[in-house]
Amino acid sequence: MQPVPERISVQTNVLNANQQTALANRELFADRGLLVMNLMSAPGAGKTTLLEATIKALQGHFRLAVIEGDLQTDLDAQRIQALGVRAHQITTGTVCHLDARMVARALDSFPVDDLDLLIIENVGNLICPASFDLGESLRVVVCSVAEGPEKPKKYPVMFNKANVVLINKIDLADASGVDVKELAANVREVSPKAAIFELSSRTGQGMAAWTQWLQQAVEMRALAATVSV
Ligand SMILES: Nc1nc2c(ncn2[C@@H]2O[C@H](COP(=O)(O)OP(=O)(O)O)[C@@H](O)[C@H]2O)c(=O)[nH]1
Ligand SMILES: [Mg+2]
Repeated sequence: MQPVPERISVQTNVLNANQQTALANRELFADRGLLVMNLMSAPGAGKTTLLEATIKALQGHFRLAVIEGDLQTDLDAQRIQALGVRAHQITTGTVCHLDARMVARALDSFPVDDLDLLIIENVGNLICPASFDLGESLRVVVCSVAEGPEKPKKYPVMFNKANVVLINKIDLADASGVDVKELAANVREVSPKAAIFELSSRTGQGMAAWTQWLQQAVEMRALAATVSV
């Protein structure tokens, strides 16, 4: 008989406290008529590159800003600011995810009143960020081809809670020996309802379908603000 893997119960008190702040954030964002996107992935899957390409497509259409989460450095915020977009860096030190309080605190010095879209790039990690609601209305997970096709099955919570899964680095499919269709099928298995886009943030292939989808979501943001996460 196979041994049953041990399940560790999560710190419910911490999560309950986080949930209260997340609800307050969500109310504030809804009051401002703002679409807030929580962007998550493993380190290096291409979140910031995807953001840069997405911003280039949407700039001029919407008022947008970015909150960056990292353990150390403001390198990603600098990349976003280089595009002429307001960006605020949260450095978490040793904490492997953003939480709702960190976002609430950032809003004290980073006003979002005049925005249509706020994008929050979470700390690179496929586990902890899935459990911490930030008050977002849209959860987007980037999964790169180079990580291999089985990651959605190994990290199902992250994928199951996503509204959108972006399969990135399709330009590397041949070099990685990964079948993009197999990866997409694995995403679909753990996340039956998510919208899935296959793209390359580097070459631009497949980007238009994603940015058009996001553009529509921003336009219908009053509706999107009711998406439950
Ligand atoms: N070939 C290829 N490389 C990519 C793509 N997207 C990102 N990268 C590279 O992957 C590395 C990590 O990207 P980055 O955006 O910093 O990832 P993050 O840690 O998730 O924010 C960088 O060297 C990027 O240039 C892509 O679509 N194709
Ligand atoms: Mg990054």
